[in-house]
Amino acid sequence: MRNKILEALYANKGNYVSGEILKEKLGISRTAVWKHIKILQDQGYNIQTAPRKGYVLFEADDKLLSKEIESLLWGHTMGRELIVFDSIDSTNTYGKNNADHLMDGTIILSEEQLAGRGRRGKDWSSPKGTGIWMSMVLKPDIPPTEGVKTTQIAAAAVCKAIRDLTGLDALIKWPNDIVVNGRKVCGILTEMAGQLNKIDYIVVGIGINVNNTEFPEGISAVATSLQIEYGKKIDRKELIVRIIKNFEALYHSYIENLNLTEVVAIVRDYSAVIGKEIKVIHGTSERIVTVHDIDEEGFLIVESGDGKREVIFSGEVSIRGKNGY
Ligand code: BTX
Repeated sequence: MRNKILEALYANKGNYVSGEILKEKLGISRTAVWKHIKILQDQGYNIQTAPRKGYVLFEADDKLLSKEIESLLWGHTMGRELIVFDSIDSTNTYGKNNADHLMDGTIILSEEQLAGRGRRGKDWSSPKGTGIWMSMVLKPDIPPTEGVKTTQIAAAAVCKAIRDLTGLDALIKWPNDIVVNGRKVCGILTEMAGQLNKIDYIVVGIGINVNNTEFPEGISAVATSLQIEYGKKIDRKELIVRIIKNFEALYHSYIENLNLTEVVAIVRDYSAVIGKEIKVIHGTSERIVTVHDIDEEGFLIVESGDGKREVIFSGEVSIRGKNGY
């Protein structure tokens, strides 16, 4: 019940909601509403009351409080188990190490990561209180070969959430980055374990630079944050909830019929690579190709100088550009 009250107050953040409306909406007495509000206030929620106006919720600060996020995700399967750390080595490492006993759809968040990871052992800078450092634990009953496609689902979910919330022209740099104005705001790391014909778990890690105002020297030329591009601080909780809701919708329609059509439409519409020359790096070999399209499976169709087309399934793709990124 308290989650429902919080949900109603969040939906009207900063504006009063009358006791009468809450009573009607929730089917409980005004006294019961008042008692729940008291408990929420004791739990630290900044809820003010005014005679004849009702109740209003003000944001305390930008801290990621699990109760707030839970209330915003009420009724959703993704995030029904939510774990929020103040500090951790890596949310993906935690997800992998505890996958056995974590429920399908568990979301792990941390205010900071001390050993955030990118692909192939690279570091992911995750300073405290600035970004979204999040992992989703999934246990779908789909063939292991299909598991890699969750990266595209996550990319579509994040890109759309950023665009809807900020209006920024966020683009997907296949396979696992989101860029704004040519710089990286988000990276996705998908890790999977299973047997020949069964996935044990997939951990999809999403790192987003949200309110960072500076970056370590090594990445400052390639990285940016939403705050830098948007010019204003962004509510991380709101972005998290949008991403999870987008992901849930796309992911469920995918695992039910293995159809990626909606995801591919988003990934194509907002592609940073279609029509561009890119450098494909496989181990130590590098070559320049032009991206022709993204196919129905979410893979890249590229064309080499002699007009020959081929499909790229994964691997490191680097766009040639002014910043080398
Ligand atoms: P990636 O291998 O594509 O990118 C890693 C590279 O990106 C680094 O080598 C560095 O050059 C650059 N980089 C590092 N930190 C940042 C940053 N904050 N912003 C922009 N560029 C950066 C991308 O791997 C996948 C990243 C996933 C991160 C999430 S966070 C939650 C989860 N936990 C975890 O340890 N990783 C994932």
